[in-house]
Amino acid sequence: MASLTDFRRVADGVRNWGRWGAADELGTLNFITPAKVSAAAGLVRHGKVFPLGIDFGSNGPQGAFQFRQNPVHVMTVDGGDARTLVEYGPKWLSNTVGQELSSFFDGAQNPFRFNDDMIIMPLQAATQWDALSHVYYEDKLYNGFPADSVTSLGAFHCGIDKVDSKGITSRGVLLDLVRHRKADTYLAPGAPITPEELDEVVAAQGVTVGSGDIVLIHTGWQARYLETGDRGESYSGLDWLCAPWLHEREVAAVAADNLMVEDPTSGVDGTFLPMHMLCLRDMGLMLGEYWDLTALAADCAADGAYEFQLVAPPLRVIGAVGSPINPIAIK
Ligand code: UVW
Repeated sequence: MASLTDFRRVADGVRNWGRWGAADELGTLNFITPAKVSAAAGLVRHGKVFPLGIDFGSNGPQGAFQFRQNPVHVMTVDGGDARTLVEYGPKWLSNTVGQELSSFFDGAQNPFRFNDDMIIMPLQAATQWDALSHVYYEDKLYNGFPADSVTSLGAFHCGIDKVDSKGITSRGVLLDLVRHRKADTYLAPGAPITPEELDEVVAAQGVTVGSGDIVLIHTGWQARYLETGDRGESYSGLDWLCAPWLHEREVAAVAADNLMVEDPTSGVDGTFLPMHMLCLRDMGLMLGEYWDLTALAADCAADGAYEFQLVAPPLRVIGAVGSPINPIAIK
């Protein structure tokens, strides 16, 4: 088990603060150049589209933490409202807009009807990006921004709204740990994925990982969840020392099909989620969680092509420390 001294030494080695200027809030997304985006588009050869978002609903995997709930979907207008408006509309909706609206429902002559809905959810539920302001330590965010610049008003620095200029789109590379380990559905807990193992997978798949790539780690957790329904099921994820591996290759972002990308066992005595701290706060590298990689992994295994165009734009929620997404891989 490493110590906090070891952790600080690694952090010093991967820290990107100032690399793209003192005002930078994009972090490793800076590695995604126009040439990279253009080359990634060239990976689309068959028109095969893989949506990587899981279901956003009450059947989702949240619940292991009491402070995070699954998305709640609420209908706010439905057919019953149309009947109410036909019968009571002019009295019910007393303002001008309401009066006009109610005239749309004035009986059988007008066929127009509509439904509306809303969703209530933690931005960290379901498929998501962690913004760079999501995790910090020693009172500093990425690039040295003060941690107290995140308040109840939102993240003044490093919010998810700061990265929309990058798309986010690039070359995606899937590393299939389930296939590599010949695992039964998923990576059971107790065997964190090491940097050496990532090298083995890269070599076995005959793929490269380089500057500006977005790396997707297939651990099988999502498939396992759909089998068992166990929201708290533990797993193996990336060892914290995979952060330097990503740093050396100038990877732009990393995502996985599990809760935290990294292994739930810390690997550093005296702290929790050391890879989150290194990636988000020191490197400025965003993490994607709960991505559904099952169908994409099966296709990659079938055709041997582990690279594709990846399109994963966050919502521009101003000052948010994360965003729900429905990323798309295109081959
Ligand atoms: C935390 O880091 C607290 O959560 P997540 O795994 O969603 O990034």
